[in-house]
Amino acid sequence: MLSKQTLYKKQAGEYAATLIEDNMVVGLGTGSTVRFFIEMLAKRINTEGLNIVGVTTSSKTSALAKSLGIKLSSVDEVPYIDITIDGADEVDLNFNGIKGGGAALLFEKIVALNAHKNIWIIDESKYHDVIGQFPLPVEVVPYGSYQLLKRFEEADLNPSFRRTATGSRLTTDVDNYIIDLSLEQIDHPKSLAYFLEQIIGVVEHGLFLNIVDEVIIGGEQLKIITK
Ligand code: ABF
Repeated sequence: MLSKQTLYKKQAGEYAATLIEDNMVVGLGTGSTVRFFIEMLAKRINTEGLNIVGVTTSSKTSALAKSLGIKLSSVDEVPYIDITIDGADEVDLNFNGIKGGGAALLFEKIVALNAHKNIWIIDESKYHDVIGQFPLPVEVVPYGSYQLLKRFEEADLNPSFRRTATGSRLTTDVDNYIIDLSLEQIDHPKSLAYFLEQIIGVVEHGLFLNIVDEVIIGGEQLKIITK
């Protein structure tokens, strides 16, 4: 029996699959909600003969898409991406998002910035007035990362290295580390993004601002909010 949250993820993911049209180049995000989207998309490809090319955002998504027979291309081999469907960890009323819980934020942001349209699929538990409850992921170069951690501590950003189940520092698809900032509430996301972007050693952060065009929210009633 699927939990309510999983049902809501499935609802949002499967609805997003109905938005994909023939001959589209589709950005495929990362996470469990996106998994429902990709599985339904693969069904449409197999039953309707839908012809699309996928551009993935992580090795996990590439493996899933390949296992389902979805044609893939690199972001550098397509003229542009028509639409990207991705998950998110938190979204606020101003369409600001926190992403990167799946440690794929760098490629997710690259794909999103090369897409004509970006849609996030979430369950209603992730939609808040203000973002910050979810720890903000920051992707950093391993060399000097401990100095960065100390700098974040001095700035009262409550940092911690993302770790694997065995306790070692998690590495991303491009062998960087993730430092999560537990901030509780982010009232000024633009200023925080600017602060992080000035720091040498920070590769990218999980604040996705002015990126998404539409958010599909699974819940008792499916909600679609458009910017
Ligand atoms: C991905 O979607 C990540 O940015 C984010 O962490 C994840 C959300 O995962 P899930 O859909 O499993 O909640 O894009």
